[in-house]
Amino acid sequence: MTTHAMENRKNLLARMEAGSMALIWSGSAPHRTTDQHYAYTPQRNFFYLTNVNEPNMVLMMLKGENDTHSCLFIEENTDHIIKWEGARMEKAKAAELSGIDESNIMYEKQFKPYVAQVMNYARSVIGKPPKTLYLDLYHVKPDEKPIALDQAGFILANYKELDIKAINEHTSYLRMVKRDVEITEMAKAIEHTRKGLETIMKNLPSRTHEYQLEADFLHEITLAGSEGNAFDTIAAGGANATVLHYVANRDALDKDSLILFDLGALHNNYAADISRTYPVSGKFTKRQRDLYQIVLDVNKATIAMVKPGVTWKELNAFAKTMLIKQAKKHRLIKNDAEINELYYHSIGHFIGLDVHDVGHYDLPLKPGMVLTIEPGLYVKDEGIGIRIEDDVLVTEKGYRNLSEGIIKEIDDIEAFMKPYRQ
Ligand SMILES: [Mn+2]
Repeated sequence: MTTHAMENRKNLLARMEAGSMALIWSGSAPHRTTDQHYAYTPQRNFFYLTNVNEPNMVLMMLKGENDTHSCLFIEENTDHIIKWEGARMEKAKAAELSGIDESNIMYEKQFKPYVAQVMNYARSVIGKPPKTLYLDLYHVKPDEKPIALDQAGFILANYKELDIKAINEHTSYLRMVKRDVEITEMAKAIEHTRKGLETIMKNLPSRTHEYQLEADFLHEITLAGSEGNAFDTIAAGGANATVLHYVANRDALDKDSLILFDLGALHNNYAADISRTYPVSGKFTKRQRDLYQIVLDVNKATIAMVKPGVTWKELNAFAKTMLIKQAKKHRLIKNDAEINELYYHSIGHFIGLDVHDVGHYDLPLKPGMVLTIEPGLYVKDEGIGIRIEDDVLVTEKGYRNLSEGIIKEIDDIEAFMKPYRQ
């Protein structure tokens, strides 16, 4: 993974303008309440470029006319930190993980003076002071300020000569295509998720509430070595499954209903994102079978479409057209437009270090991209919501379904759950 981060920096530097500086912070855990904080998770671009999973660091990348330079600023250990929170990563470890030479790893108190040196003509390590500053300008909401604008506040205030640009166009472009080592990490996250879903199927007939299955999943993936959920688990029984981001998971289970799970484990910060829909009792009713089979057929046919050159637009259109045809056949709808009442999201998204991963959705698929394929059908009147989601790698010749080991055929689910039926 060290070489992986070095290669990533090299590729990013190649895309940066000559005469530029990039600053990427690792972030810190947001405040929760009184003296409590949320769990820390690394800023994904920082992790991608350093392979370091630690808060309160800054990566600086410089590109001159002929030269490039990377350095890392880290937290310095104090007695208090060591005794109360545990030692922060030392320079040697940060160097080993990132591949940045130890001589270029400094403490955070050196960060501002170093910026001043870089910006003062005579002391610049790349020959001239940079003209452009790249920051991670990801916008969570249109009216919310990107966090990096605060982190780089003193630079924005004091170095007005810098032209601010978003690094995201370039990091998104690079992160969109995964390396083999990343595919391996994602396969592990998917394997944890498979174990979690099998535990869910075993326990489902004897559980009474949605949150119990959420707990079963977290328990199993934690035992398997995952660092936790990649996102909030959706365990949505009956009509709750028609709410796309239902995460309350507090309701009692109806034995005759279906339950939709949309969940995924993390492995070394790489995400899995899988949806499966099971009968609570372990056996589908005739109606549930019919509707489930529609979604399953669309899931499989759309996955089979995945190959280099295909566009997201084509995948979306294909899945929707097939759903319309099937919904008409089963008399769920009369005209095409009515499908929007039964299926109201797109066919999928890129996945990687982020669950909804960064990437350029207008580009045709390329080998190394990993995407979810997740058609659904939501019939609120009947208390039925179905989604079947797999994580699919684009290969040179077509695709490889990374989650093919997670069963989804009706007969396989019923056979698996049979010994556990009440
Ligand atoms: Mn998804």
